[in-house]
Amino acid sequence: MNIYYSDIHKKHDFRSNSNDEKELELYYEVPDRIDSILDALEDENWSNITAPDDFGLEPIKKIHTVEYLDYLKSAYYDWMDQSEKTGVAYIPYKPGFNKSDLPYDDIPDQDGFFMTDMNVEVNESTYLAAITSANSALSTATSLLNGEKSAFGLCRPPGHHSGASICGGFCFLNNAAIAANWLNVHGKVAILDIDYHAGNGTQSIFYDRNDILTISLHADPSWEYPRYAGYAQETGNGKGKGFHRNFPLPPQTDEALYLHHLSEAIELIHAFSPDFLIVSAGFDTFEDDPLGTFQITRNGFQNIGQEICSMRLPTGIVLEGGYQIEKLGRNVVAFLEPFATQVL
Ligand code: SP5
Ligand code: ZN
Repeated sequence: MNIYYSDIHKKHDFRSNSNDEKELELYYEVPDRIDSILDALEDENWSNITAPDDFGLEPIKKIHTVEYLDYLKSAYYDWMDQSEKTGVAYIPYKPGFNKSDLPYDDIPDQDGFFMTDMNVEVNESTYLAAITSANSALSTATSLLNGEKSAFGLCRPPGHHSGASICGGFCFLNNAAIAANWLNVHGKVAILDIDYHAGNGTQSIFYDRNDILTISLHADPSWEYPRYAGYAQETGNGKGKGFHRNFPLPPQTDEALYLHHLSEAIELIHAFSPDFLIVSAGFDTFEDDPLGTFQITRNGFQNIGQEICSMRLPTGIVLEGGYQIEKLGRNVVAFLEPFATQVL
């Protein structure tokens, strides 16, 4: 299986900012997550790991607005200029939903326009890390065009909470959406989001479209992040009606209940009959995940991988969340195993 990865993400790291335990809550999304996965891949001798190609900004601009990309690119520097501060990161403090038509001119007021929450700190490497993460997803998609049955993008930062002009929940660019849209020129694409949290960014990006089916299984947003999207009644808009589906699940969801709803999602994907599948693969459904409540075991991830693999679609797997660092790598390997060993 082709695996795409770049170590540029390592500089997108905020742990040194604080020793305050409450603030450290912001730092679940850390570089060590990737080390855990690389170690587990190495244990399996899955050494086919290469750096992503550079696809330029064009495929990213098809999903994200230029205003938002400019903001991301300059947020850290604008803040340092404006505040005449020295520091390692820009820590946002005015997130929210700014409903005005145009963003304010200056950071931090712009955050109200471009952010849903505060879990999106920015330092001088964040923009490049996000672009490179998107490139890993695009390389994963390109593998499928080259005839691979599956490929894995070891993406960091993650992407599924990011919308056309919004970041949130550790996500800056929507890697899965960028990859799916890129593939869409060559055939029909479905996105299946199995992260613990609703894929609200992906939902919003494709909400009006009928050419890409988006499905998300996740903790019910009535009590879990992101709260403002991911409800069962949200099924798309206009010609996109019926081309988005949410499966909000209860706290403590275990493998049996999860697989039950996954099989419904798989039926919907079959009915759509896509040529390609992109999986937003989050591992925060794990029983020991510090951000989740679900009860999926390592073996459960293998069974979930098997069910998705059984669709026999060319499948690009893109990393999203997963915060139990020590066991994350083994869980990822368990999920990938059915794909890696599948017989054509
Ligand atoms: C990609 C992804 O998985 N993003 C997740 C963003 C979730 N942000 C929620 C932060 C709330 C933290 N509260 C944690 C309490 C755990 N003990
Ligand atoms: Zn998540």
